[in-house]
Amino acid sequence: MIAQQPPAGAALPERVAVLIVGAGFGGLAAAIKLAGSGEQDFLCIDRGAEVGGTWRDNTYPGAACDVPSQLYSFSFALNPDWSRSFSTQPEIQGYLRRVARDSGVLDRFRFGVEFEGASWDADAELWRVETSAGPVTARLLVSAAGALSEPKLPDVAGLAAFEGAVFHSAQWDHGQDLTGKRVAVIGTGASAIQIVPAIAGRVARLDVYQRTAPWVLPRHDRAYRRLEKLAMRRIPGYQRVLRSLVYLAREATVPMFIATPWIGSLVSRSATRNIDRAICDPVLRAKAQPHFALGCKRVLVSSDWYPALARDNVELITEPISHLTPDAIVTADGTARQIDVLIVATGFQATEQPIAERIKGRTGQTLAQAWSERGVQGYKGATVHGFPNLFLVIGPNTGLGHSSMVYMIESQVAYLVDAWRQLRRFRLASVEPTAAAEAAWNADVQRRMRRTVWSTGGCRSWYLDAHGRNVALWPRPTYTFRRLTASFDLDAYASTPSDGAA
Ligand code: N01
Repeated sequence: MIAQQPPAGAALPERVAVLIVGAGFGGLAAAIKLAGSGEQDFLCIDRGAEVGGTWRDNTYPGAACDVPSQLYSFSFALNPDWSRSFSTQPEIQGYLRRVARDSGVLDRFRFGVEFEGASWDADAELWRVETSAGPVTARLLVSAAGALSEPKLPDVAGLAAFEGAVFHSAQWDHGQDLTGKRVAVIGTGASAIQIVPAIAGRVARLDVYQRTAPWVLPRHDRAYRRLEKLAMRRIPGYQRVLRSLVYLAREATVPMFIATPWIGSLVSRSATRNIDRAICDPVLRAKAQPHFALGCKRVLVSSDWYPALARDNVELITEPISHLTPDAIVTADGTARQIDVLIVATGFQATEQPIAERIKGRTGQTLAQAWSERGVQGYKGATVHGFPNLFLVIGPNTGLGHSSMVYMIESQVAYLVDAWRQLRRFRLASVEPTAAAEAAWNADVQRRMRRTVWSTGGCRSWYLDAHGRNVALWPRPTYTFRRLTASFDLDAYASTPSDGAA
């Protein structure tokens, strides 16, 4: 019988073969593919109340995917029911719920369980994991906690003293009715450019605090026609062909990011026209104009961002924030703007992930300590020297600016499932990438990074760590990553045999 629900109130088992942390796209894919490979002894824990990860948590008005719907699903669970070319958050969350329910793995999910820490027990050759629901041991630990799951608050003086409502974009307070209120949004990134147009029409006034003007291209979103949906459902292969075409179109943009900046300058001309079409006021136009190479930060897509900025009740403020008072934001020029609600859309702790502080490897060093010594890095974005049997989903340098993370997640999951297969086949207790393999992989990644627009484009983005190294993105086509992670390369690893193994 297919398990459609996690067992209510079930205790955690004392030991499992594989423990997965996080039940978003990554954790769900890992669970489904492990089950498909014949491994049933796994557990997935998540601090949230259901599957979905970032798509469960980001419920702000206007939340939608800026990657086309056709690419934003698992290859093994296409969705013929997308209603639009760019899906909204509720639709994506509904899709993930459906996939989880239909896959029959939910009986091995435990929600409302916080991962508190894990240490590698070198004698027993397993992970000792502490959770809010008690301890559990696991031979393999899969961290699928997501790079964009820990909100980052701005370092603004007086934030704690502000007496109005204040919340982060990823923790939207739906109890706050914004109608007729004076609202401020700090940030003009991917989240803010969706929030601002969605709320501008109902608030009394909206102050948008911009530190860096982003590049924003038109979105070209549309509802699918009935016939298209019918074709996706009924014509064999139709949706796969559509998906492949979207994939190839996205992959064709890779040279713009990694090697051929003049393509970016052509695209930026069309992006500037996007500003000019929507905004007549030359002062506002100038404020909205980015001053770095297109692609250096995530290229945003929206057809209603600039029209929203041009509204009478919206002000784009580029003067730096000085501090907050109990009822206002004060900018460096001394202007105080009274507000009732402050929305903080300042992104996530992407390069200093808190989970890294909670994982202790072979030497007793935490992942955060190891990364602060040698930089955030891993082998193939999946494994880390000093951390046996730890697999990361969306690890270092696996992010994308141009296409679907679901593709990268599936590549990483295939790699870890094959690793687990080989561990059992060769009766290995543990595998750990050699220092040499990890160093060579990263030297190659960072060498390729030098010519990319992310390094040369004249911007500061969350892709870069404190030393200015891009530790977030993959600097090659995604099919290359797929090829390089297609099977687990045991020869890049130090391994230990299981007791009784030959
Ligand atoms: O965060 P961001 P986000 N004072 O880091 C500004 C994914 N995503 O939540 O550019 C003033 O992009 C900061 O300014 P600056 C996607 O991968 C996907 O919007 O650093 N401003 C910037 O404007 C994305 O990249 C979708 O100068 C401050 C903004 O806050 C990632 O999530 C949708 C500040 C932060 O932008 C993060 O997006 C939404 C300060 N102290 C998000 N600190 C999809 O559609 C920061 N800022 C798939």
